Amino acid sequence: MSETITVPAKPYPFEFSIDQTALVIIDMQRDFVEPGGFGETLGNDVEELRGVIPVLADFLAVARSVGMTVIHTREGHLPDLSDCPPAKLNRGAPSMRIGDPGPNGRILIRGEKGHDIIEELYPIEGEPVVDKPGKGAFYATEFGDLLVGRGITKLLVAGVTTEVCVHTTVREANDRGYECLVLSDCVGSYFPKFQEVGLEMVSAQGGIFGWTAPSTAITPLLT
Ligand code: C5J
Repeated sequence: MSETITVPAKPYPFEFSIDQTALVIIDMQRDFVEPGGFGETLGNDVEELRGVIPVLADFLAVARSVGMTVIHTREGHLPDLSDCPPAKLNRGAPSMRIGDPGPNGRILIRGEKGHDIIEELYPIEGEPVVDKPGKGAFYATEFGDLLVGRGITKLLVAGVTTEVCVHTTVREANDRGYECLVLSDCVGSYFPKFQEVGLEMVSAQGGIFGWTAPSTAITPLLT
């Protein structure tokens, strides 16, 4: 195991080593952070999420420079929608439904421009991209096997949205025995109050799901 790094975090310091830790970047796709995508069809203002992009890009560069495992996820569905339960497809009254044609291709469909990761955070060679039909990264994906295969025991979690796919993934990971630190300045919500409360929920009760800390508290320890 490489050197142990101790990060000031809530509710107490988080320890990790670079070789047993992955930076997991959740769903930084056009469909969530650019106009005309899934997030906007649900009535959200994508500007609420865009502040995360430069901060996360800086931390991604640091993680890559020290050789940390980086794993990206994308939420989306097969073109025939066979992996999209009717409960998800038909819920609510969005301006467009999953699979409908939008300005960046069909909404939340694999292979479409809107489904892909934004340029600023685009995966480089060797970084796995996990396509997931649900909110959590473990459900119906190879994510768990990827972590086991690489000897990963701790996750630094970033991306969108804080209270939906970030939370679901952290909860799934916690139940499987992973220790998760949510990067508070690298996750975003369409709802400021959910951002605040979503982060508090992770570290409350002695770290019921994990830890939180800003990436800016980790970067000086890695560089
Ligand atoms: C949502 C996600 N919010 N990536 N997905 O539907 O959080």
